[in-house]
Amino acid sequence: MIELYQLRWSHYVEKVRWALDFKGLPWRAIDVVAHRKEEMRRFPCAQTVPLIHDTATGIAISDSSPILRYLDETYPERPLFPDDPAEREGAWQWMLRLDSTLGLFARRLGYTQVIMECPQVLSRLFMPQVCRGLFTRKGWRSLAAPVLGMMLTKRFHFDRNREDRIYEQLEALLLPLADRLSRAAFLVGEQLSAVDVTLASLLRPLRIVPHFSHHPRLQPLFAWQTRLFREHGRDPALLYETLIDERRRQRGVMRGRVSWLDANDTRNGPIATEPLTVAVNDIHPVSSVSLFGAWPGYMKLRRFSGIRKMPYTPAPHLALA
Ligand SMILES: N[C@@H](CCC(=O)N[C@@H](CS)C(=O)NCC(=O)O)C(=O)O
Repeated sequence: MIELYQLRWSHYVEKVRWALDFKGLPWRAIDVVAHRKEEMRRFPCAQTVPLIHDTATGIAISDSSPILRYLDETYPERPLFPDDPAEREGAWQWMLRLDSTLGLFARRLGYTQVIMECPQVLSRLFMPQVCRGLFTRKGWRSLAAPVLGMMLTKRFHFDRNREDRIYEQLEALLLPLADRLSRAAFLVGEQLSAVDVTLASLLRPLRIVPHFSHHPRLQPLFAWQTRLFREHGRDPALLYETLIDERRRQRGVMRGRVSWLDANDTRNGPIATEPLTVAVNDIHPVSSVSLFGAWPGYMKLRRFSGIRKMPYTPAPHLALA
């Protein structure tokens, strides 16, 4: 039995759930309380989710790509990695690269979108169990929203999306992938691999970021993702997707146009490709004192994000897939 410690909506966790299901391994999820994560403290590995504990071998590992590699090496049936050592290393490098770029940038922009459009959703993600769900109730949700929004802004630096050129870097990474996947069914080789599971899972938060989900040249990429999700039964919408969608339908608007992007800007360039040995992360520590320093950044996102309103329309790829 594999015990999977999770935050249900995490795209890194979804990558591991998908691999477990694909390999047909018995597993059970343990939901952790995001701000404490006490449930995982007994394991001597990085305290991020996903974390798995294999009760058959006693091994505990965190970090999604090493988890997939462990599962494939320990349970070789229905392999997710190529057999050939060179191809295997190629797949591994792809995964670390996607974990360290797409995974981080998509998380940053997904939360940014929630904070701009419906921060009340945050307590339903982060505090469903606190005070028996008090902060998920109407009124209380609006009290919790700025505190959670500031905490996340401090942790992931959403207020620096523009300076860090997150939209630009992500576009430069995704456009060639969209082109490639409009011609091929899989990113590496002729069958589903851990690289496809990584790419499709880590793209997930971008489904609520109209700059990407509605980008004309990225439609083949999202159509590819939707097809894979359908084929592998991964489609049920995550809570934040449903809630932001409801909000957009009610209001008839969404935040879409990134005002500062310049189509003629050629500085984006390809993302560096030197080999990696571990995935990079961008989680910054937050204390109760530093938390309040995030107020200006949070307000900037809420009031002056520079991401313009546009009429709500469903993403075009939904009709393509
Ligand atoms: N590179 C890691 C990233 C894992 C990660 O950053 N997980 C986030 C959830 S998406 C986490 O544990 N956050 C807890 C926190 O911020 O304290 C992986 O591939 O698993």
